[in-house]
Amino acid sequence: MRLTNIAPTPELQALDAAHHMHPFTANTALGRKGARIITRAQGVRLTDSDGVELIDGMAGLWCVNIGYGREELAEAAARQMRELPYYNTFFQTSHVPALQLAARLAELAPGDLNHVFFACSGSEANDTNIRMVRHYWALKGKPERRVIISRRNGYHGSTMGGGSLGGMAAMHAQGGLPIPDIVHIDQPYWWGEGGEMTAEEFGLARARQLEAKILELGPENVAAFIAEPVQGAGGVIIPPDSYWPEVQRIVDQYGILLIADEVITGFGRLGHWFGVQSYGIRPHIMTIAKGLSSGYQPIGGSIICDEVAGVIGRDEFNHGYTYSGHPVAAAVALENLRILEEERIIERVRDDVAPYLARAWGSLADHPLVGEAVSRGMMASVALTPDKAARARFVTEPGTVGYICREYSFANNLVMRHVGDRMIIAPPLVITRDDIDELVRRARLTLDQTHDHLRREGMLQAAA
Ligand code: PXG
Repeated sequence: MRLTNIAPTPELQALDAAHHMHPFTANTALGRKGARIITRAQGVRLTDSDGVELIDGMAGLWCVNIGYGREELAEAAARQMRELPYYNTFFQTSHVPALQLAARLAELAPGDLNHVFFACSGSEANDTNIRMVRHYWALKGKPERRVIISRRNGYHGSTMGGGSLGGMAAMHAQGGLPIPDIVHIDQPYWWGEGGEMTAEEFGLARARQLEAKILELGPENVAAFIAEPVQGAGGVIIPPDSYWPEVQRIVDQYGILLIADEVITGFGRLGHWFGVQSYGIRPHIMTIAKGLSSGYQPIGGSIICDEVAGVIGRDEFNHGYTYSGHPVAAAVALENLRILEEERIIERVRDDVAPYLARAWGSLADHPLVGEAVSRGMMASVALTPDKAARARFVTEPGTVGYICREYSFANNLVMRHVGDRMIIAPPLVITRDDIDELVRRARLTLDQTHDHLRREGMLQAAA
């Protein structure tokens, strides 16, 4: 018997409040309010403990690419659990799911990204990357190449390493981050920070901050640059088209390693297997997680080019996780990749669903509260503003209006997140046109309600 069958929602909420600490949450306040308890899911819809259905506009946490309820993945997990539920790959052993998945990823990844180091999450994979790129340079006789450049408002995870790579000020404020030799440059967020520049000019200017930082540090001290092709947790920030080609020129010119964090953009979200393919970027390492298993199992990793893997392989790399390449997670990931390929889900995103979403979501741009409504692939966002023409911020603390909007969205049974005062979605890739219409209808209703609320409360004021 499931707990959800025997306990009413308030009892579940009370247990949750008493014992369960939620990530990125003010737990005392949530305890008072009560968490919404999700009990089932199918396709793009969640069901809560009161039997209410929601559209999951976030694919879980940017991960359920093939949608919920795929029996094949449950079967793959059960089969693997019966055959070999666990074994490690540390001491001169391997197992079939890990080696098959590594081979499949090498096939899918562009260029000579042919080697996979497994982790259980994106954060762990980025910790691997920090240690690997520094060790790579040490083995090359350049141990002073230690500094990793990243971006403000980038997100690379929540471990000491991942949180340090990330440029989230609120995370750096807690627990002693960032660790040494990680520095940050500004993000290519034209709508919010572009001022009088055109998007193209601004994209170049922000890319050239990388060059300026390399020169300031001395190229001989720089190990790598890490970035998400499109920033996800930062608010679905889509860089101007001029940005990535210029970044590529700079990393090539100074011979530093490029790490593309594909945790969100990988496995179809931008209409290609990997986000770098949609921008023509050539990374030395890609971080993967989330869509690798569509979130059905926790698995992540780093896909590494021949040169770096070859050098690292010369020596013992003193790094690894008990569950690196976990057989059940790997078996589920393989089944997920099979479905993505055989059902041509990524092609459908590229040719049909993403262009449809772009039109439907883009229609929100006419809303009085919306400064920009943008999307790339199956990632989309709107900037909320009290003054469209001025691209103004609200006078209230950033995130106040976004939170109000999110509350209306949740009440409208649409999971839409806020990041500051941007509203974001990243639905399962299998979403239909009809469901996109319904999602956008609920989003517009949410914007109307938020607009009314702000007017009523006198909150439609721009910051000076
Ligand atoms: N890199 C990127 C680009 C991510 O988006 C991670 C690394 C870390 O992955 P793990 O598996 O360790 O969580 C992520 C994770 C949000 C949110 O609020 C986003 C993530 C995780 C939790 C919350 O949008 N992304």
